[in-house]
Amino acid sequence: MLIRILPPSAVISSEITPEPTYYRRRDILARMGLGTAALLASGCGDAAAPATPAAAPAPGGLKIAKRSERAGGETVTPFETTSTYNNYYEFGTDKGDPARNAHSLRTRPWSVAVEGECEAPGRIDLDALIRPHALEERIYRHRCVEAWSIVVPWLGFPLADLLKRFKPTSKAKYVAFETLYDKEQMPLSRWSGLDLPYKEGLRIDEAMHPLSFMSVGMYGKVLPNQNGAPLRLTIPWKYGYKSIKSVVRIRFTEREPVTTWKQMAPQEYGFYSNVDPAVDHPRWSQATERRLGELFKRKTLPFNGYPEVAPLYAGLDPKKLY
Ligand SMILES: Nc1nc2c(c(=O)[nH]1)N[C@H]1C(S)=C(S)[C@@H](COP(=O)(O)O)O[C@H]1N2
Ligand SMILES: [Mo]
Repeated sequence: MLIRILPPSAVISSEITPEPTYYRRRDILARMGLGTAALLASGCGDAAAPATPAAAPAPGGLKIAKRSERAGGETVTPFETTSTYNNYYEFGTDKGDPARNAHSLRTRPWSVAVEGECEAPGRIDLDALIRPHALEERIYRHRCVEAWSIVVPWLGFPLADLLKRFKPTSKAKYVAFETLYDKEQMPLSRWSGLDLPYKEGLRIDEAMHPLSFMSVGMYGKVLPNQNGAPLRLTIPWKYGYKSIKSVVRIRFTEREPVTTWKQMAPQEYGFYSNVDPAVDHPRWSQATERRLGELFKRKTLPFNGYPEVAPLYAGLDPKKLY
């Protein structure tokens, strides 16, 4: 079934964002390289489905099935900011480096290996991975551990919907993610200071939480490479480094997986990394943050303003959740 984009007049969230222009880019999704694949609601969750060859853009354009404002009506950070102020160490460690350098990332063809404790493992082409999912827009706060923050309208689908297709077993207590690591496409990666590939992980119940999201676009457009094209994790209640970019591997595990920043500096970064203004980083306070584009600092909110996730951590010491 072909689905089409809503006319701008039908866009509810244009009332809550100062960035209405991004909704006018109707043709952009068609150029996302998602082709028609992501936009054909097949309703079929077969993980082994073959890739659809990139076809002509769907007539009439594309549809974002659902929109949700999940940032308390806070102003959306301009695209010009969020696409030029990035952490993506594989493309350089300065904030402006990824926007300058990530053009060398090839986002097609792209496939994701899904492995470990699941009944339907396999390597799946990106378009086949995306195709069964209706695209949603979610406006989320994003809080970097470095105490800056942004508000971003992401395009994507719930992580749980993706994971369930691979039928995790009862041994799947965690899910691990890996970024592409290709020195040829990422020539600056040797100076990243990180043990690459970049790795992240979630407990399975965190991963299955309805707020956990996989993004393939932002501001109604394909994800810029520097923001983690073609597929990145988006976990709004955790520090930004949990939101791993350009994912090529997903593994269900019984034990807590190795994660890049915890491995680099375990005394500074933990596995959970939940945003908590009451627990300082050993070298700086986490009580406040600077929203990019704003002059004054604002208070950081517990769980970054997503308190509905608190039950996931019942009985755990908040000091251990950094
Ligand atoms: N592969 C990879 N993923 C990554 C990073 C990185 O360096 N490499 N940086 C993380 C950090 S620290 C943040 S704050 C977010 C930044 O995402 P954005 O550039 O889309 O704002 O990406 C996260 N994902
Ligand atoms: Mo970050």
